[in-house]
Parts: sequence; C-alpha cells; structure tokens
Amino acid sequence: MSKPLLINGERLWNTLMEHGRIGGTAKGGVCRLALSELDGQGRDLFVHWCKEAGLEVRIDAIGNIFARREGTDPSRPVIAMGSHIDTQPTGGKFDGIYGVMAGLEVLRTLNDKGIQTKAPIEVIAWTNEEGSRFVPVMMGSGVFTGAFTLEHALAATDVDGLAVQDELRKIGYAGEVSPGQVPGGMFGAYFEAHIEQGPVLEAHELTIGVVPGALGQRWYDVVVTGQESHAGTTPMDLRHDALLAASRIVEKVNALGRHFAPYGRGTVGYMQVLPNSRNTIPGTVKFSVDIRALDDGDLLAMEADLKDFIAGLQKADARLQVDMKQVVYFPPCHFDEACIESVRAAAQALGLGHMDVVSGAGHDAVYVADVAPAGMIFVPCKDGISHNEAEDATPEHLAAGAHVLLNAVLKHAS
Ligand code: HGY
Ligand code: MN
Ligand code: MN
Ligand code: MN
Repeated sequence: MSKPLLINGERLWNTLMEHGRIGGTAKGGVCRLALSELDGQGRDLFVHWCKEAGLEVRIDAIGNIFARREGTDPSRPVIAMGSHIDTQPTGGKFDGIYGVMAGLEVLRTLNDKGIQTKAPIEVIAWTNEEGSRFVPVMMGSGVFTGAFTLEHALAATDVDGLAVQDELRKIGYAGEVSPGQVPGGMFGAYFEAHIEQGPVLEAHELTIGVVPGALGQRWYDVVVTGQESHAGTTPMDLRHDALLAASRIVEKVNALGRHFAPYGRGTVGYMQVLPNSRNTIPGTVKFSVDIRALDDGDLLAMEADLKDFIAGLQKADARLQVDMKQVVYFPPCHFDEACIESVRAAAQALGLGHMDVVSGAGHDAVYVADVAPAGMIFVPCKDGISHNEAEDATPEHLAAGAHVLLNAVLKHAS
C-alpha cells in the first residue's frame, strides 16, 4: 500500500459533536429513536452536509439515504461505507453515527485532495438499525438486501401503534427509489466503521479491531398470561402469577447465555407488566428475548432449551399460557476475506495496533454481507460501554478508524 492518506480528525470530531446535539441528553448521551422528529433532524443535517460536499443524494422506499461521489469509470461497482443515525433511548454520541460521519469525512478528504477514484463511492445512512422502537432490527439494510420485504417493514408498529410507513412520511424520508437498487449494480465492497461497544480493544490497549464476523441472533416477543387477582385475598398456592413465570423465563434466558460462553448472550431488555398495579397479581406480562451465539447450532440449541423450559412451566400450571413468536433471526455472519485483509493492511500501513474482534452486536454490515463483500473496522470505546449515555471515545481513536476506512476504501475504488 502506497503511503497511507489521512482524514481530517478535527473536522470529524467537530462534525460528531455538532450532530450529537440533535437529541442530546442532559447526561451527555443521545436519544434519536428511529423515524422520530429528532431522527428526521439528524437525517436532514447529514443530507445537508452531503450536498455541501457535492454528493448526489437519493432516498429509497424504506428511508435509507445514499450519498454518492461519482468515479471516472461508471462501469465499476460502487464502493460503499455506512452505518446508522438512529439511537437507543439512552444511546451515546458514537454508536452508528460514527460510521456515517467517518464515511462523509472520507469523501470530504477526497474532495480536499482533489482525488478522483475510478469507482463511484457512496456513504449510506441505514434506517432503524437499532430495532428499539420498531422491529425488525437493522430494518433498512434488511429490506435493501432482501432479508425481509418492504411491506413487512413498512407495516411494523411501535408500542403506540404508530406504523413505519406513516412515520417515514412524517419526517419526509419515504423515498421513491425501490430498495436494493444501486446505480451501476451492487456494491463492489462495503465497509462500516463502528465503536466496538465492548471491552476488548481497550483491555489490549489497541486502536483497531479487524472484524472477522458477528454473532447470530434470534429475537422473540413473549406473552405470559396467568390470572389477575387480589394481592391480599389470594392464597399463595392458588395464584397464576404471570410475572413470577416471566421472571423464571428471564432467569433461564440469562442461564442460556452463560451456558454457551464465551460468545453466548441472553437478554430480556423490554417488559410490560399488566395491569401494573401494586395490589393486583399480574395477569399478563409481555417481554422481549434476545439470544445470540457464534455458532448457528448453539443458537438453535438455546431456542430448543428455552421452549422445553416454557413447556415445563405450562405443565406445572395449566392456567398459565406462554406464547413465544420469533421476530428476528440471522445466522452468525462471516465477513469477506478481501475486505478483512484491506482493513488489516490499512491498520498495518498506518502503524496502528490492531487485533481481530468478533462483533457481539449486529450491524448493517451483517445484512450487506449477504449481497456484497463487506468488512468492519472497530475502534475502542471507554470501558467498553455502549447503549448507555456514558458512551465515550477519543478523537484520536475515531480519527484512526476513519484513516483505516479511507485507505481500505481507496484500495477497492482505485
Ligand atoms: O442489537 C444490536 O446488536 C444492535 O445494536 N442493533
Ligand atoms: Mn450501531
Ligand atoms: Mn446499537
Ligand atoms: Mn448495531
């Protein structure tokens, strides 16, 4: 690799800090739920910056934003970069938006240096990567790559019954372009820069994570139905307590994650208790289950074990009803060897300490890897914390990841 080029780290940091004010929280985090008014504002600012950089912007029917810098050879497939603008409710200033702005910084740098690449290059902001307000997770990249249909995604509703289709329109991002269409044919390569969201790089005091792949995931919606009754008059052995049953399932989900260590994960993050009254035994409990593993067989074994456990609960109490519906599934993902090598070579050429780090998180790159060569670049985050307002990263690490992104992309676009 010829002498590596560098992005403008100060401009990248300032861009992230300015963008982070949209949905900024008192604790220093960011709340920009997918397709909310604030997500709309965050999108608008990104589109404004892209147009300022002379990029051609198009929006597809699920609201994915593509900002394109033409190359000298239109027959070459586009080299793409991207991530997401939406956040968790108590999200941080870097999850997702870092990959979008690092991509924009790469194109701003090419403009500064007057570099013309042969292949066109695009930076993409994918719709609803987080899956916090609307399921499925990684929605925009999932529709784009055919993991599920546009209709399925547009019909998804949040807890208040508001639909993706209407919320997209409300913020002005119901695009015309049908998803999956890229002028000049599918991506020649896709790279996503992202904070690691875990503790590995920081523990090893290294700057770049070369990502070989990501854990497989299965998400479920579970409804436990028991019987509401009076907390004072109902003897303990005559109860059909939905919350007691749900908490046993929570315990089991966590035990499954531990059983399939080191990469097994089991989480119940969302729960609704009804009628949610101090002195009424809960009759209905609705909650989420998120299980993950590095091996697809383990993921299946976790599901089978959980279903057995639930059957046992219902056998022990005939009045208890448990309905479990799978809402997300994708197998463990292995990124493209050439993309992985480009990331590693760029880190080496830049003299940046690096190591392989498997992603515990899902990313849009996981779906893109189904249709195009894809790779990821991780940088450390403070204490490995993310999906938390305390999420933090250093300007130096964020710049280093964007230097790697620039040189990996140039290798494929030249
Ligand atoms: O859940 C995840 O892994 C990602 O943050 N959507
Ligand atoms: Mn993310
Ligand atoms: Mn996230
Ligand atoms: Mn993610």
